[in-house]
Amino acid sequence: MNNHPELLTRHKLNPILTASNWPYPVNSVFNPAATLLANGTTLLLCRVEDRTGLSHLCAARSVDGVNDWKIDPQPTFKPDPEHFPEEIWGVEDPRITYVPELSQYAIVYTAFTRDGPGVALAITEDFHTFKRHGVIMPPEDKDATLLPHRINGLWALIHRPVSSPRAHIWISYSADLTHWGGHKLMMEARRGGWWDANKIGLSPPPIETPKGWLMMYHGVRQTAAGAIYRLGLALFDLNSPELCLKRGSQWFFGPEEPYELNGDVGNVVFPCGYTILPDGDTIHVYYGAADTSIALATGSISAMLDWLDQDG
Ligand code: BMA
Repeated sequence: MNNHPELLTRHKLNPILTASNWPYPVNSVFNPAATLLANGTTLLLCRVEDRTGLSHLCAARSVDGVNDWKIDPQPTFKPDPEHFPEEIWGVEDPRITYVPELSQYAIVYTAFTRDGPGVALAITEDFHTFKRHGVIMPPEDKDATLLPHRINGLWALIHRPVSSPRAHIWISYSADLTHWGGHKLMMEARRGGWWDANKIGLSPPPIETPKGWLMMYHGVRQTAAGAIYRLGLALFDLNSPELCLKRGSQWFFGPEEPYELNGDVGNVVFPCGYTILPDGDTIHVYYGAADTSIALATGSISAMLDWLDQDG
């Protein structure tokens, strides 16, 4: 078995988006959600940190998902603490899910409350106007996404509550997107010296495949020099997504390039979104690099599933 599979290949133009591309002054752009619009355009909903230190979200659109990004001239989705006080310290790390039943996109994001991060939901048709549902999981909770359709009649939300000092991935269910219950542990952080010991979280939304929900997740390794954020793979049952079918033992993507090693928070690769190309297999993974810029890596869904067959 190849111990170092190249499941994701970095784009030669990386980082593809930086603060210097922004039409207004910002400190950093990172951790973007991604989706393909109906006309095939790639939309990234980027986390943008301005020079107050707080974050908002800003849309960037590109016809080929690599070049010629058109960035909204103003913040697309700003914190609204007057109506949603839980957004007082900003909005961060979105994940986008297109929901056919609603014919709209669900954006699940971190609302930075006075008591730490919570999970909030907004719905949009066009990424210009948004309907907020407010906080759906109270702090401390983040790294969340909605699954694109109901499972056994219920909506499903993957999220990452913190039970300090450890943090695991959970799933919860709802009939109406507002009231959540049926909370189940989906995947635990390992213990001891593992790369994903103590703290894990969902990265982009899971990919629905015939074999199950394929999840890229991050593991946070604490070292004497700080944390290292790396990515691993796991597979969950299509009809009972709390059931983990496979989990890779090794991480498959971690910080290596200078733009991933150095920045506001070095040693971080943090994807929140991807697009799947028309062949149904090629995947464009968009990730925050060192909490500073946005990078792109390309892979194959079937190669990820094959790797899990061997390493899982
Ligand atoms: C996580 C999140 C991410 C961030 C990462 C590294 O806890 O807050 O937004 O990219 O830490 O700083």
